[in-house]
Amino acid sequence: MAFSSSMINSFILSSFKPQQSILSFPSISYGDSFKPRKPLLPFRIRSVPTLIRATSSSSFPATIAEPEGIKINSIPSKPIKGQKTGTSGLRKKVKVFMQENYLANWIQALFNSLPPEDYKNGVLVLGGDGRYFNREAAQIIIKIAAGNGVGKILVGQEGILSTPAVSAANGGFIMSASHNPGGPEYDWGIKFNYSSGQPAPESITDKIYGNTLSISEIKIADIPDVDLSKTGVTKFGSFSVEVIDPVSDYLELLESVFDFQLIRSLISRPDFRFTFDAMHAVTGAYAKPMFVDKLGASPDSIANGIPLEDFGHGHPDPNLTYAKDLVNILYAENGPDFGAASDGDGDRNMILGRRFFVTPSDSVAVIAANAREAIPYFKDGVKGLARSMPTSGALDRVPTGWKFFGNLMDAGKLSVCGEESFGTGSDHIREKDGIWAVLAWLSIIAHRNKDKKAGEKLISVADVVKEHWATYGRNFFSRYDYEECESEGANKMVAYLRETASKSKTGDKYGSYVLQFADDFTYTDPVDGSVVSKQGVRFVFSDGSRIIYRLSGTGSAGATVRVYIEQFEPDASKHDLDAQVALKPLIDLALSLSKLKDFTGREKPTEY
Ligand code: VG1
Ligand code: CO
Repeated sequence: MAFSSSMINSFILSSFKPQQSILSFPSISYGDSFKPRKPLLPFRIRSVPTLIRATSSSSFPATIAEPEGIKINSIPSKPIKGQKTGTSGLRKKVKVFMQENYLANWIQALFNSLPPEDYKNGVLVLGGDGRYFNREAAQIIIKIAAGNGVGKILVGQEGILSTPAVSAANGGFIMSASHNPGGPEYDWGIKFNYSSGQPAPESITDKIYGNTLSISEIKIADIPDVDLSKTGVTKFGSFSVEVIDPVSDYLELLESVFDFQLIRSLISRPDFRFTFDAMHAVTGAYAKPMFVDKLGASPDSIANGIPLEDFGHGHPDPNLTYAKDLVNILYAENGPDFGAASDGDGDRNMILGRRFFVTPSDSVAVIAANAREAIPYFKDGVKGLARSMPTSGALDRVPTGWKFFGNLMDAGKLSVCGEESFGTGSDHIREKDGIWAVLAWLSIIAHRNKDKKAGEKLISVADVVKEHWATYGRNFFSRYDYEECESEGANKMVAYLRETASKSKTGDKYGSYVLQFADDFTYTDPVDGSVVSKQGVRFVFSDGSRIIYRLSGTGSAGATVRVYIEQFEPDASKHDLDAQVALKPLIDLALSLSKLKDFTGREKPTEY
């Protein structure tokens, strides 16, 4: 895979108080208003297996309390190894999660990690991307939450809520393995976002992991499964479950961010054609209400708009490989002017123009550069910009994972941020947001063309990006992934690179490249002072070129090696080069420097 990029800016920080409370209380924006609901999303109904059982047959569940009308059972359990959260939640194969008490242990460990005052009688949001096993998981989570004294659960109808929608609702549980495929043979995952809607920081996830290693008891309410197919409230004593419309509040939020009238004026032009591919994932639930009902797109502009448990046998990862159908449409003779796709849980995005792919790193830079004039939310300017460390650009600040952006946003220091991995977003919520990115791009194109009369040539997506390169220069960027390597070889390679980096000196020669510095990236959160280390080995050269190596934290098996390669090109006459051509010398250096072939046995990156 080869993505190219440029980035214009970064941000400045100072010290602020960290966010204190963990879960949100009744100030949650979702809730009480009921609207007539549409029929169900088309999921298959399956029977719910019993997943929570006592680990020893002799220990019959003992009743420990019966507070305010519900009986709570204590079920003995034993630690299960390996429940360590990665870059974004806990992700494993579905079969692993379906093992006895596997999910239950992790959820209980989470409650054991939080101060009781943060959840007792509090409100928790629960949603997911509709993947296989979410139905069963939702019932387990609801019962354990009730068993631990949570007052109310707000759950998306059919268990559906995109990651951005959960974040907008100030946090809770997201049942998703994001862009990883779903179905009985594939992946499941769970993320926990705390009160600001931000993914739990490592201080919390480390605590949860610690508690999974000493767990002995699961507290579970003795209540029946809740019908998630209809909106409304079900009460069990002092505990209640409210099934909410997964779409309306989130749409309302975006309506307050963007000028829908402006976007509508673009989409309704006969000389502009738009298409969105929901990849049979969660944005299928949002696409029609947003793009068709609110913004006037034609119903046939939405592809794969029905969320399915196995994503229609697809891999819901919006990139040039897995969203190939969309790419073919945009690159066809007389294709549409604008195409976009989103991932499993709706936080990633891919933006395409006619015969033009916008790399994620360019995308965030272009949005940032145009935000003030095209998006009302930024009318007073953007407060700051950030990118994850491997994402191309001049300054390295935030490690990989959206959880590192939240504190900066809470402190009022950050407005627009992005990752090279197809994640873009702003401080309207605390997660990356696929639909937001699509609307941001539509706003830019609409703004640039608002005075164009019918028949006049429109300014295209490609025009906007090329103009951006001409102004700021182009950062050629590419990422090589080596999936499911043997962990031992991959770990040895990283250890070798760490050692090479630590021995290196400014001025060392690597072929024609002169080293500026090499290190293993450590990040100190400027807001709360927390430190994370070993976030990627970097070799940065005197001309600004960089090679970065790290292991993925989202895979569900083996080790995935990622190599990021970047080179800045100010000369506009070279901006049309293919990134693989422009980067060839640096890629060759990246492979020889790391002895990647020797350590992993891989000749080539994973072919998708
Ligand atoms: C990957 C991406 C990272 C992103 C993370 C979660 O992590 O590289 O940029 O934040 O996925 O995205 P890793 O550790 O595999 O490189 V998502 O859409 O899976 O919540
Ligand atoms: Co995702």
